Amino acid sequence: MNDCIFCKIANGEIPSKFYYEDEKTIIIRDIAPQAKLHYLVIPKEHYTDITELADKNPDLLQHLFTVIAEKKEELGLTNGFRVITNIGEDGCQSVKHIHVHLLGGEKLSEKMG
Ligand code: DGP
Repeated sequence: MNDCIFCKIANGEIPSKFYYEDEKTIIIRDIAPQAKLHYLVIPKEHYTDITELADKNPDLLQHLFTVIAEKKEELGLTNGFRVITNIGEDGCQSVKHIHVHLLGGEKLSEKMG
C-alpha cells in the first residue's frame, strides 16, 4: 500500500514516536487527540478495517487486543478507557488502514456517537 500513511509510519518512512512496538504492531499517539490520552494501535500489515482483519487474519486481531490488555497500564490507561475503531463512510474512517483508538486519561463523555 504505497500511499498509506499508517504503512509509512509503521515502516519508518514517516518518523513517529512509537509508544510500543513489536514485530506485528505499533502504538502511536493520535495527531489530533480527542482525550487527554489518545493512542492508535496499528498492525504493521495493511488491512482496510477491522472486518477485513477479522476475516483474513483473526490471529492478528487477537494480537492487537492482547497488546492492549498487556500495555494499558504502561500507557497510563489505569482507570479505564474507551476502545473505538471506525469503519467506512458512516463510521467516519479517514485512514483506510485498520487502527484501534484508545481514549482515556480522564473521564470521557457518556456520548459515543
Ligand atoms: P479515523 O477517523 O478512525 O480513520 O482516525 C484516523 C486518526 O488518525 C485521526 O484521529 C487522526 C490520526 N492521524 C492521521 N494522520 C496521522 C499521522 O500522520 N500521525 C498520527 N500520529 N496520527 C494521524
